[in-house]
Amino acid sequence: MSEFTLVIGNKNYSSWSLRPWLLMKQFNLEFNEIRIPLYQPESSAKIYQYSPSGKVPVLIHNQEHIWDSLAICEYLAETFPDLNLYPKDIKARIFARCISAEMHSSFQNLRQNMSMNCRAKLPGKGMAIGVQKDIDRITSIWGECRQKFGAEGNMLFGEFTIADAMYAPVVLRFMTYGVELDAVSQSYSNAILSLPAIQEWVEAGKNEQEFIPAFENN
Ligand SMILES: N[C@@H](CCC(=O)N[C@@H](CS)C(=O)NCC(=O)O)C(=O)O
Repeated sequence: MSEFTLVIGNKNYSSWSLRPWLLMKQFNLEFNEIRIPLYQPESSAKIYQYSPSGKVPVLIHNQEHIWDSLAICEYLAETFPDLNLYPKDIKARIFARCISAEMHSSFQNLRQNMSMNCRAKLPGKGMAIGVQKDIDRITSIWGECRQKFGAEGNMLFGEFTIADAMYAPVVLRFMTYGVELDAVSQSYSNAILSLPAIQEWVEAGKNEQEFIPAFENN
């Protein structure tokens, strides 16, 4: 029995759940997983057992409940300072925190019109007003990170960090909707897609039986 329990939604649809799940897998932090399928009649009551916001993900550790994906990442960074969940270098760390916060608070057009849906192939769909602007900002962030901080590996800051966990769901959205990317963004996306943990998540998502129409109609 691990000391951590992570409560998540459907792997096929829950982009916010993927962030801490992937972070913990990448850093070999063992956890028990509780999966609550979203938007079923009993979903809300089940989620409220763990989360005061009624939303997943939630991390439970030492009887504390941490109920927001970025807060979970921050908590883990604080709990394991030697693992460098954020980059060690101060300039890189500032940048990583800013783009993680930007991901958390922005890109509503992309989120609304290109819902995460691992098993679907919807090329050309979802390109509503404002979506290209979000895509352009995201790819410009990725390009800047790779150029300024990425020399030591193929992730945004070389090695995998919280910033990659925050942007991984976007990579899956771009794959589903067949978004055309510049060479640097494509190569970064390929690096994320080739992570065994991402492949494990996508495979599990594909095997899920729940079908949520609101996330299928783009
Ligand atoms: N700010 C939250 C947002 C989480 C969120 O919106 N979760 C969605 C699933 S991806 C959810 O729990 N929805 C259930 C509901 O709204 O009933 C976070 O980052 O953890």
